[in-house]
Amino acid sequence: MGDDKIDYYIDKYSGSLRDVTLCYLINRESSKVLLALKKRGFGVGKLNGVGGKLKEGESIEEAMLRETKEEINVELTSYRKVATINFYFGGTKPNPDFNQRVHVYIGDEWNGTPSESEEMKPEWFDTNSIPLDMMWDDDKYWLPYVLKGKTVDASFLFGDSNKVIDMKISYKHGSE
Ligand code: 8OG
Repeated sequence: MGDDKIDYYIDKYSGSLRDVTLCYLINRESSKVLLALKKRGFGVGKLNGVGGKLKEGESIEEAMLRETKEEINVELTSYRKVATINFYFGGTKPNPDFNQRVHVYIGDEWNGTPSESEEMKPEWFDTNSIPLDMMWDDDKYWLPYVLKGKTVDASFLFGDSNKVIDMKISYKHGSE
């Protein structure tokens, strides 16, 4: 009952979401965002920011910094949190193990030049024309807003074929 609606999943699972990190480097001068092709694991073949799961004892921020170093070889010196996105997996075979809370950051300054790793192949894209068709289905509902300076809190319910079937979004504040 109600299991195609996000409220059902929020009630049942919001207290047990796994934390993961996600970070997008932004070059304000050229209006570019760094997206990376995921070469293995969850979301393989998709373009995304960089990030992943926390290691034991790590804070969210520590994990975000470590993943950014590991995946594209840069050390962030200035960054900010811009979104919290909760993912619930429903559909015909719901799997709560995949449910997660993604903590999204934007990196504004860093040391080093982004380079390819075993996991990620990075590339710069215009912030106004990001290839949403190569990204997660939910990204179109929040990433363009985050890139324009908004702060987002959202929950998405995925059905079969990794498509969003229900959502709740609040755009908290921003420059536009
Ligand atoms: O450690 P692992 O490779 O499994 O981490 C998955 C990464 O993918 C992590 O950075 C969080 C990110 N991610 C999801 N779901 C979604 C999503 O729907 N959109 C975007 N943009 N990133 C996501 O796990």
